[in-house]
Amino acid sequence: GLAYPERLNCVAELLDRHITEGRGRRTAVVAAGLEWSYADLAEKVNRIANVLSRDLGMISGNRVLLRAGNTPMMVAAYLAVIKAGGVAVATMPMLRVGELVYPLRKAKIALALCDHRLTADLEAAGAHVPELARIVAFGGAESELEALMAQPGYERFEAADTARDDVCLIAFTSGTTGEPKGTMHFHQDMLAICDCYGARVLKASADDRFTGSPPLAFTFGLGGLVLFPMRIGAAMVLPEKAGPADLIDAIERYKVSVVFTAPTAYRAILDKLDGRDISSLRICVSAGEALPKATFDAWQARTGIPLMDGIGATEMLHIFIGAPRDRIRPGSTGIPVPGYEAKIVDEEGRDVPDGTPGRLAVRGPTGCRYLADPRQAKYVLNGWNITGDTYLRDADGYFWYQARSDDMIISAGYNIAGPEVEAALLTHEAVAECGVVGAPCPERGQIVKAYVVLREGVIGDAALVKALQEHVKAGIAPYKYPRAIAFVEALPKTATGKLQRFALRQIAQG
Ligand code: 3SK
Repeated sequence: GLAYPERLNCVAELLDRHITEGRGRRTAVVAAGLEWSYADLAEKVNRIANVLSRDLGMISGNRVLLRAGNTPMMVAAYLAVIKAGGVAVATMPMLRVGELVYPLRKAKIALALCDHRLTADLEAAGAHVPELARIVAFGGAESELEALMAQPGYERFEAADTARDDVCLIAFTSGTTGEPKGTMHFHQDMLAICDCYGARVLKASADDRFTGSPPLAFTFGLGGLVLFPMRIGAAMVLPEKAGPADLIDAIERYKVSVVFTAPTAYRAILDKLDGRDISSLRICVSAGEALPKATFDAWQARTGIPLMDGIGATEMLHIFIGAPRDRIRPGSTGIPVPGYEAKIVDEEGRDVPDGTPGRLAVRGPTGCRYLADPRQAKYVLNGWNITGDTYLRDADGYFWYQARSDDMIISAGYNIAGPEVEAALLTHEAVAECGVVGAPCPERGQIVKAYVVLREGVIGDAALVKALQEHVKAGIAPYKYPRAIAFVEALPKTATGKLQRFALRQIAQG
């Protein structure tokens, strides 16, 4: 079992321990033109923590909003807030004025640290939130934070004496449905995900180099790119941008061995691999959305590496179902991560037999605590977090994704999972990306409608519609084929790159 001491500051464990145990010279952070050792990172963190508590009046328990891309200073700022006993509230860099007001108000933010290139929208949002007293810019040669950090005597900082169950992070859900929810996480949670998923499923080593595309404000990115490597003294590689070409560049240039990204990115990387050397890779984690078997197969055929599928949730902090490399069953998300339990329940929260689709429910050392939100009662029942995903568990205990519960299409009495039709379409060579939803139909209630982004140079005409329909009918039960297909330039996505099926559903409503 996991037993953390009652007094615990997770940054002391994740970072300072490497210094006191003689690993200060190991590489911690690599980015364009920059390499920080663990000692360098620890000093930056200490300097920011001193600024927070000595110059900006932050005290234990205060919330600090962070706004930046995946930069080394964002990592240092995150850790500094937590080391000083504060609560980090990270926001996606792509959020605009209207989207920033909600977390500012909900988390009652008075102080923000912000990348100097991203201050304009935050200042504009702040005009609607009188409580936001101070925005401190960082990351530029002239930035205020760096000037304050340079003060003498700021290189050391004693970690705040926090309790293991003090909140240190509020992460907002991406809002695939409804208003984002603020999820609260404790110091011990930050270690628990490393000691469960990291140690028992991922099984990386101190010599690994991690990279990936998820924003650090998304807990998938925070865990995969920062917490997991730090727990074992490994290095994180932070590309400035995180498109497929940027990831390939980072892997090739810095000999990256562990990647965290979404299935769509793996597909896009495959299209750009000619002449590139990614042979340093050994562990590839896919999460954020369901992994189509076609993508698993294509990646394995090209690289020899089995993609490690996983499902996590901002509520649970990180991945709670996913198989270790030697237990993967292609097409299945996997088995519960050691320390977690998962089961399938019906609409009333009752367990259903194996083989029956239903709602996925999970509980474990990390858990679902919403910030002042009545939806807690709806999504947490008897300690089980009820996810929005429909799954089934087979007799061997493997979990098989069916759909987001909202993404089941009911057509002429048939239950059809949109993602299953997407997976079938993706096996056609003309299809780059697709999203499948129900569109209203007077006869059938709903019909299956596919929105398809074609590969470069492919023409979307009536013959291709027919060919795609036949292709789906040949791959899965014919009643599931998309009766309507629209060719589009791009699909609506959340800030974290997830397909927004509700936006497609709205479009399909006409
Ligand atoms: O599966 C997800 O969307 C997720 C969410 C939060 C943290 C980690 C993951 C994989």
